[in-house]
Amino acid sequence: MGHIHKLFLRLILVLPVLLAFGCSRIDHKQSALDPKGLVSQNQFDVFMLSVWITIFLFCAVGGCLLYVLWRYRAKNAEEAMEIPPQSHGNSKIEVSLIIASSIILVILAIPTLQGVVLMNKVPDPNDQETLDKLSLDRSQVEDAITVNVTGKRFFWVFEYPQYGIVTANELVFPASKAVRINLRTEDVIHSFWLPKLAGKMDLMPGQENFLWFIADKDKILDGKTVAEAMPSVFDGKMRETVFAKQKFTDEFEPVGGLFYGQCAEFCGNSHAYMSFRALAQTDKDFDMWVKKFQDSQNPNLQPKAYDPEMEYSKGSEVTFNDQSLGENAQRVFLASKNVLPGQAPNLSLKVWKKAHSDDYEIGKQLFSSLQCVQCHAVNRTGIGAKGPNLTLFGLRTSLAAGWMRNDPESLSDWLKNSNDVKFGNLMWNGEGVDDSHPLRNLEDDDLKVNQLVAYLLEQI
Ligand code: HEC
Ligand SMILES: [Cu+2]
Repeated sequence: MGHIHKLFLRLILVLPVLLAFGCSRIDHKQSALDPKGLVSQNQFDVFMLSVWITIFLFCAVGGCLLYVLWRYRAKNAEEAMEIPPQSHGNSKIEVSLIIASSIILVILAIPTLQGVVLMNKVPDPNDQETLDKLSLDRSQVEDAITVNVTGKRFFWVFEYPQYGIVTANELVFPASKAVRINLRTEDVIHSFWLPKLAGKMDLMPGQENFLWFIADKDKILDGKTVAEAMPSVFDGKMRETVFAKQKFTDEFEPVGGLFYGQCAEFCGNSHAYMSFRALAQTDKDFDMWVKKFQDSQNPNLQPKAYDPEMEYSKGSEVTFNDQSLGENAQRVFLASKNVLPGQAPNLSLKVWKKAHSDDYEIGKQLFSSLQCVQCHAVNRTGIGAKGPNLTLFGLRTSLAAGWMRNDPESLSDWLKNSNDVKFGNLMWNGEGVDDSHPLRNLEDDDLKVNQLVAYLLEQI
């Protein structure tokens, strides 16, 4: 064999090894090969069944071919000139091959159809037989939570109809309960892909699609404590832990309860950056998160204007003028003791203190005066809004649809020029936004940007 031939042969042998190394590890953060829930495990099992069948067929057909090549090779030049007897059309062989292929198709079809049925609806809590088969408790499906997901270019709206709350880009859910996901889009086709938990489903204009998932708590914990693997979202522990353990470019989850999702159907310029996150919580922490959101989005619970006739108990919040922030400016005051009628908010009184930093209060004014409120709802339920709901934004781990880390640096970059950060996004390029819009004029205004950052990240 010539030199070149040998080299070629070696390359061919090395190629699969190189390719295998090129692939990421199986437990990469967006890997369908590392299921952490019942539905994704089922899809994985069907996939592996077809992989093994394919490997078997590959070996069987390849083996026959190699055997025949060797067994019937020409032993000398004379034999090589002869045409061997031709025997195609052997009906016994053909019929048995058809039967064998049909059997393989049936073997594949049964678990596939079972998987489709499973995916299609959360098991009925009264169907004990199915629950036993899936090793689920009645309560896990009975108390299933529902999330209405709306895909928008280029972010996600998560509405929880049972609780009357709305958030964006980070789906908080209880690890031990089934989660029903209703999928809609307000513009083009998107696709909801949450590989480790739920698989993938398209969002179609004018149609509602569905999928559900339930996480496997033991796999999330993986021998760690709840505090390590599923830190609570409502008090900022999740954000703290994720930031401590993760660079933004890390390819693996820093904590087991953090899952990565992605829009998987091309939807425009920023499609590649249309990610999201799903955060698993214990039942208790999930309830605390829901409560906090309900309170934040309840207009009756927002601080009201100070009333001189009223007595205020310690911890009450009121709004009142504060000239130090600007003419006619208001701030939120917090009663540090019980306050008698007539003791109007005044910092020198010592019964009132600032509820938030000055930067927060000024940032809040800017949020209105710079027209951010055109598109963003904060502390209010609003799914029709053009931009993501920013309620309790300071608890979020990620920014701009899971694409950046939600810390002061990235947030300032975003506010200065979001188009540089996420090209084509519909904040910078939204309807009615041109170079005269205030949001396009923050690039050199560090002061305002810092005040907006303070306002947004102090939403906790
Ligand atoms: C024309 C509508 C519009 C205006 C005005 C607007 N935004 Fe946005 N904003 C958006 C959209 C759309 C997104 C989602 C971008 C994306 O991720 O693709 C967004 C995203 C954001 C995010 C990230 C949200 C998240 O869930 O990660 C923040 C923070 C934000 N905007 C703050 C502001 C501030 C502060 C202002 C005012 C200076 C402002 N926006 C003005 C539409 C707008
Ligand atoms: Cu997309």
